[in-house]
Amino acid sequence: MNLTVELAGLKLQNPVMPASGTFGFGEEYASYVDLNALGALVTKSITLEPRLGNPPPRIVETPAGLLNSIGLQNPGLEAFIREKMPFLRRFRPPIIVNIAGSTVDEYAELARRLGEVPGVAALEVNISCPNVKEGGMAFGSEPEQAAEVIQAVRRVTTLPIIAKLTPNVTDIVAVAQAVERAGADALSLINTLVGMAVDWEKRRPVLGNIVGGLSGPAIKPIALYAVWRVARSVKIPVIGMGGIMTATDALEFLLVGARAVAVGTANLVSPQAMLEIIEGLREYLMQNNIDDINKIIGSLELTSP
Ligand code: RRO
Repeated sequence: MNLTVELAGLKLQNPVMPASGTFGFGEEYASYVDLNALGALVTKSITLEPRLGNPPPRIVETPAGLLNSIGLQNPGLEAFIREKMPFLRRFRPPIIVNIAGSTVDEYAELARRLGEVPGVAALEVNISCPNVKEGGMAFGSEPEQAAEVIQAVRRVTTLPIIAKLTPNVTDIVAVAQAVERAGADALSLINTLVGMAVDWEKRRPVLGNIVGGLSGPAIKPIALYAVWRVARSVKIPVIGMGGIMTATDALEFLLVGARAVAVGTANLVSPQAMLEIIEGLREYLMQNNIDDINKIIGSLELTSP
């Protein structure tokens, strides 16, 4: 049975990877799960300089899902290359490095520098962080600005470029098509949906940053709809994400056209989630006599039986 998928020139042994940010740089996960079983490894967003992130509290569990306002905490490019890459290189799955900047030039500089680093297989260009005042989601909200970032990255690297899109837009298809024209090799969607939580007793916002990004099952229908629309409107492959907790959630994303899936919030609930999803997909194919996972990608039936 074939679980292998091709994505932007990368060969993934299965279509399941962590969503950026929910897996750090893999060190903690490696003590619970065999990282070699994953389709790819995806890092937390890297910026040129180290960042401490937003004031606490930065995570709140709501009945509808998880709100985070981490604010791009990361060790910065040079420390990432020096301290995190040697660990990640020990594993076989391709390493996808997520990058974020507050200017177009910062994205380009990150891409240029990471092109020189052994073991970096692809860049996920984060134009959708909801928790920073400069850059982030602002780039991903306008097709022209999104295209400008991707063009600048395209000019300085031959690495595959995966543009990570925000759902906080009027027309996600327009942004997807703009970044495709600008040279993106794949898309990942959706990043988190902006929201807030209120402590009515204290009459205060719960998060130090006031607002945060909502993830988990609450956003799955929104993510499925976005992936379905985008996958039909572009030629490049889509990595689907947003509330994938189980193998059947992952299957739904593949059916609407995702070539691969990323698991985020579920990693925080159980470090085994990704492995269970891979096993669940394998079982589904076996039980339904499907020899190749590629056969179910985009195979949603739109006519009633
Ligand atoms: O670090 C964050 O606050 C963060 C990022 Br960069 C992102 O892309 N999405 C998100 O929900 N949080």
